Amino acid sequence: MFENMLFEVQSISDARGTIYIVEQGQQLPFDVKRCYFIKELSSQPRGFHAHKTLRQLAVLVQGSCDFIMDDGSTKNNITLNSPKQALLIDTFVWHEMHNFSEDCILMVLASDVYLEEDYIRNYDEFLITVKQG
Ligand code: T46
Repeated sequence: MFENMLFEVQSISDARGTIYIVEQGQQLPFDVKRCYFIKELSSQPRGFHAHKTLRQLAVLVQGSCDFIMDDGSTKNNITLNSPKQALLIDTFVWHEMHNFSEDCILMVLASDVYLEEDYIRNYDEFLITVKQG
């Protein structure tokens, strides 16, 4: 379930610095309709939900953080600590973000606009939904 979730972000360095590239059809397996980023993070964890239809790619711009990815039967702890790493957050995966470094900046590319009704924010409801298939 969790294999193929980590993508390598292409990077090109020269004397001016490094450019990081996420491109449709390469690292991105969906069309992007929204981009948001999360920064100025405290020690409080975030996430604690799953999406019904939304697919997302989380790109670590700076710093580090841990993701707990849970498909209802298996939990995986994934540390992002390089801008060369991007994590696919697929549908019906309960995800939590923990242990943000002070400088952490997380950019997320999303397959749709923001719809609160797409979120499952209750863990018991999530387990019932995935068990029903
Ligand atoms: C996700 C993880 C990785 C909006 O109004 N529009 C938006 O596009 C987003 C992303 C959020 N919001 C509102 C909804 C809440 O009132 O901003 C507030 C904070 O959102 P939330 O508590 O969902 O934040 P996180 O960090 O727990 O989750 C976010 C995304 O919402 C979610 O889709 O998968 O990052």
